Amino acid sequence: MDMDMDNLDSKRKAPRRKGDDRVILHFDLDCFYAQCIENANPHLKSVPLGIKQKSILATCNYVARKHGVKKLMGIQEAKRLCPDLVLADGEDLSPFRDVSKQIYSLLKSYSWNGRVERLGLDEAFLDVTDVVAYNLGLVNHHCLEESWFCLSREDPERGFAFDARQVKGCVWPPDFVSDRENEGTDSLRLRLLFGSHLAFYLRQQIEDLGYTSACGISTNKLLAKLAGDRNKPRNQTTLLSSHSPVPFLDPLPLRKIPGIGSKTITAMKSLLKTDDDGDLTVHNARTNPAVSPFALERLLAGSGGGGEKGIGQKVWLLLHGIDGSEVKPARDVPRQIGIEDTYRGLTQLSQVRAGLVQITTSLLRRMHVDLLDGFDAVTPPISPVPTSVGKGRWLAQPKTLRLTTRPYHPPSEWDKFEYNHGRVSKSAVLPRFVFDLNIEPESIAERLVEGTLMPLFHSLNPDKSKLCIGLLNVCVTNMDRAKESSRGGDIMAAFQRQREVEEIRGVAFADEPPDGEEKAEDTSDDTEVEWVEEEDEQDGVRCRLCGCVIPVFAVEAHGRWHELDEGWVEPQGG
Ligand code: TTP
Ligand code: MG
Repeated sequence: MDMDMDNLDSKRKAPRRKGDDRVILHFDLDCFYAQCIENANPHLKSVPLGIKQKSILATCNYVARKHGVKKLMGIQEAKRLCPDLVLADGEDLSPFRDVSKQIYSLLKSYSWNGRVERLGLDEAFLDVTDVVAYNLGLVNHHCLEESWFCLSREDPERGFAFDARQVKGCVWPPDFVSDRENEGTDSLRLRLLFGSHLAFYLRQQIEDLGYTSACGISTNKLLAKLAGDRNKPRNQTTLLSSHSPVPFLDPLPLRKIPGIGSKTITAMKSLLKTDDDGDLTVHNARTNPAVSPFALERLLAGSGGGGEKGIGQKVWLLLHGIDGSEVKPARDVPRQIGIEDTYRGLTQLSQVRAGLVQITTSLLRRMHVDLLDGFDAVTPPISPVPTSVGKGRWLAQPKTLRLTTRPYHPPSEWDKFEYNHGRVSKSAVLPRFVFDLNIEPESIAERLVEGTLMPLFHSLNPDKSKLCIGLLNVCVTNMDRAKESSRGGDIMAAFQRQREVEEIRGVAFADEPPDGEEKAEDTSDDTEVEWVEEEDEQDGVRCRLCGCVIPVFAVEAHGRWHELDEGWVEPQGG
């Protein structure tokens, strides 16, 4: 015990900052679903608009926010606050995904190092260290006001004029005064200043597509994300705390810090001997003598904690604004694509079959958008469902089809069961006819449901007398990327060969446990960094994935929203 205390004290020193040599931008689209709907219906831009999913608002525009309406608010409450609120349906996520892909492609096209990491549908990180360093090398320090920002190494004329004497947009701290006399040519301030002009330019490019955004500019992902949250909507903030980000972080509620999830908050409360995390700030946690990397490690990674080794130190660093995580390289194809829907208890197999056909048809369309080369579904911004029949080449073909189901939990059971209670999955090899572009997605979906998904469903839910389904999720995964054949054959032929080899090996249930048993998915990984806005806490339920307190009525929609990340976000440390 004494030794623990020694360790605890010796490790409480403020860690030294590392990694200030990067310039990271974080973009977050304003009221994303609402902007998508507004662009398709411009007359809605000036009225309070809420995007409805079942009985809650997935989001609302900023006109509605002025009336006190908030994201994830119940429709009734929102209507009470703002009787003129116009509601638009947000159940079909396809248009939002299409716009998301379009904006992501735009950002990717400006990256030199390919480090563009998408987060959910409307956020992205860019590591622009290399672009900034290149431009710093070109700048004329005697004529900063007439600087030129080069966007291409090959074509010096591709770029924009800017005033390198001033940071573009807001800065933090607002009263920041630079010591320009002594800062040299490659100071942190100058690098962030260049980053701020690039961020502004990119935000303008996104606006040319019809979407406004917020951006944070800093030296790591954590600080860039938090900086961007400072001034929303349609604004940007550069964190110019050259000495320490601690004063910036200290007043923030602990639960606002990405990477600090529900388990960490619980551990922190036990260390601080409090039941209430309402007012728990970074400052409270950072300065309390009971909190140390060692104490956190013991609670989070020790027996019962279940966290990965080193989690205590990781959280301690986050409390000091230190986040060494890299911006992950952009992918041209997602890791997996899944679509799901929730139901108030499907009791008939015919209902399940109909639900599966609907989901699978959307999934096939999504596969065409995301996995076919040269298939552009995104002009105009919200287009009617695009048709891809007969078009394109597969960039990647998923090998595995996974069905997930969960029973319906009526609101009266929500205090007994967590959102994902009873969630089970089973996988099978994805049949080849799925990749035939000459067949309509609807017909493929019917065949896939009959031949593969219904058998999976039966094996997951053998007792039909108790059937009461609350969620169906169909997902394709295990991407088989197309490689140009060395013999000059086409991509389909290369896939065909690989597929034949698999079939000979008899891969039946590709990612099943060896004994073929059903396995409930564990989604309680507290190490996953989720970047979710916080809402009011009254009567909330803490989300197991991100630690956010979600109003009870919004739990389902919030869970659906997490599912969106599946295709793009990899668990940290995983
Ligand atoms: P956010 O970026 O959190 O919200 P937003 O873009 O609507 O608003 P802001 O201006 O504050 O950034 O999430 C992006 C979209 O994801 C949002 O438009 C709706 C959807 N969403 C859900 O469906 N469920 C959720 O729980 C959350 C947080 C978001
Ligand atoms: Mg947003």
